[in-house]
Amino acid sequence: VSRFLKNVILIELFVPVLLLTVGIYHGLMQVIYRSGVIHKASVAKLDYYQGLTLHGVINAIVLTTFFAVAFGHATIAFYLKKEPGKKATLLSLLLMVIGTLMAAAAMLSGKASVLYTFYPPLKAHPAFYIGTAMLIVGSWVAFWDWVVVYIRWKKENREINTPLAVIGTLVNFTIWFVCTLAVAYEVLILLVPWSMGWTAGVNVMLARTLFWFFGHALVYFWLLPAYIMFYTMLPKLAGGKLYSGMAGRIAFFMFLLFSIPIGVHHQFGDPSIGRGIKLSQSILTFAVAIPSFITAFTIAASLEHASYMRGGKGLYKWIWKLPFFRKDVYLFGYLINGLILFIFGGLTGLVNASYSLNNVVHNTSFIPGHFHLTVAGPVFLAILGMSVFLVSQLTGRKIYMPTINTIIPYLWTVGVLIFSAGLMWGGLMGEPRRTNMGLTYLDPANELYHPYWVISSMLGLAGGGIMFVAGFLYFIVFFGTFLRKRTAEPMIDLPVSESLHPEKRIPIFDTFKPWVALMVLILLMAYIPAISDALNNTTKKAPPYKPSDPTPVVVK
Ligand code: HAS
Ligand code: HEM
Repeated sequence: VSRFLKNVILIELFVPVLLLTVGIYHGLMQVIYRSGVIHKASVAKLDYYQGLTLHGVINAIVLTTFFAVAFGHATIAFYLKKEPGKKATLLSLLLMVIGTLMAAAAMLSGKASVLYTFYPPLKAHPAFYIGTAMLIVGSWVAFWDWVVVYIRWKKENREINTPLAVIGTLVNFTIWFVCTLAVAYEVLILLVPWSMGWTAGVNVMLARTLFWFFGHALVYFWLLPAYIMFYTMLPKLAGGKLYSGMAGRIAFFMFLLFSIPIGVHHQFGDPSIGRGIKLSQSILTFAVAIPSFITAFTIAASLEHASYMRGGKGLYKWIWKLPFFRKDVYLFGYLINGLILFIFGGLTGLVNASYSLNNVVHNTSFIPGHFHLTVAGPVFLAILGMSVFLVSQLTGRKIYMPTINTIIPYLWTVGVLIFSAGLMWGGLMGEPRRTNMGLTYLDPANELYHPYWVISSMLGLAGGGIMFVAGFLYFIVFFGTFLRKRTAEPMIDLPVSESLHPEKRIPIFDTFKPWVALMVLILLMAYIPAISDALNNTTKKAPPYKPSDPTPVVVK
């Protein structure tokens, strides 16, 4: 790996992990506010919603996007043995860093407390919208360049199957490019002119529909780098082979088809959208779970096989032969814990997706319970594990505190399980999300006091506290590794799982065009009616509210 690419990847890992210290701090603050331990609207001059915005944007948008680009660079360079172009890579890095700094400045100065979904009528300073748009465009530039590199590689290797990790990376960024077009329109055409004062208002329903066109596909953009690691690295780390490489290809192409046309499942409660389109997108949401089921069975089979190769026996006993606590394959611990969390994250996702059940859980704390089992589960753990792995390889430095590094994913997992159990239990009892409950529902002096939510939110606090400790330990390992002495030459050497069965090249699973065409077709069928509904049903007005009180203000 060239010095240039090495430095770019290291910056793309360092910057978001540095910001993550702020993101994790605000995670802890969130559980403290919502459990009623404090009854304050702000702490250390940072307001509750400002903190929640910093938490969501840094953890779920900045960290994930930077990581996907850094990991993409590493994957493309490692598998295709060709480095991305210097100019494009530099431009992409600059756009991403400058954009992030602009958005961070807007959030830290309290001018963009609009949460990571930035629904209007919440309004942010233009720097927030423009900064986020620059972060996204920066990631596009990297992607376009990889496409050029890939086309060159393919011309030289027509008869060779594209490596699975490269398929995964290109599928992921194709989903990302298409879905971000909608949010780019929302930001640049609707929100920026409104935030600048050039237009008087925004079509709120249209903005929400465009956001969710992007918003659910976004979660697969977070997930697929982790899936690339599950398929191409985990079996090798376990000491075995990938049970079926073809299953991986099918799973990635299915994500291409079904990741975007399901955003309406976040809007089952929106009055503007018709029932027919809600039901059909609910059904399509079940389709997007299929590639995850394929992954569950393929990876479980690969792990079982790996364990048998290392002397494992029995129907379940083989599990204990897996290298859970081996320091040299610590990446295994990060990935397997993510998978265990995802069993629960996936099941709760299916609850959310069920059109009628969604009424019970929507806007309750069940939802953050669900997504900390996904984005703060397989996604976050894969990012943490791979970031420290790449830093160690690219700097030629050994991991700082390897025993702690091996334990971190287990500690995090225990924390997330307790945290999410608390939030989901509370959610089923109606506990709201995005609410500073310490000011109202969990303040015994307030008329809205609700004792049922004390225990569930305390569980959330206990789990959140454990997550915070695991996060803190990770920062010590990550930054400690940077500060060690170099003992080896910098390199990228990713673990590569071979396929258990020899893989034949089947052309349809080694090309993108027909899949992209089908993707566009399904997308148009799903979204033309949803957007036309948003354009045509805009007369109803929402009741006014005060940010400090969850009940609507009664207009006399
Ligand atoms: Fe979700 C809301 C439905 C997956 C993230 N989701 C959210 C939000 C976020 C999020 C952030 O339909 C909140 C947005 C907001 O702020 O309002 N979600 C789903 C469905 C899936 C799903 C059906 N979500 C994810 C992933 C996320 C994520 C992945 C992040 C990365 N979600 C919803 C819905 C809502 C929603 C509704 C809206 C709710 C509302 O009303 O607001 C599916 O993709 C899940 C499929 C997954 C599986 C699990 C497969 C299991 C595997 C593990 C196998 C384990 C092994 C280990 C092999 C079917 C792969 C073996 C172990 C050994 C030891 C051997
Ligand atoms: C929201 C806790 C780490 C992503 C929240 C909420 C809490 C919380 C209590 C607010 C729930 C609500 O009231 O609606 C924590 C704790 C963490 C942690 C204690 C670890 C110390 C993470 C990580 C990610 C993440 C690692 C992603 C990589 C999010 C997102 C939101 C959120 C996207 C939604 C923000 C919103 O509703 O606008 N978190 N979290 N969290 N968290 Fe975390």
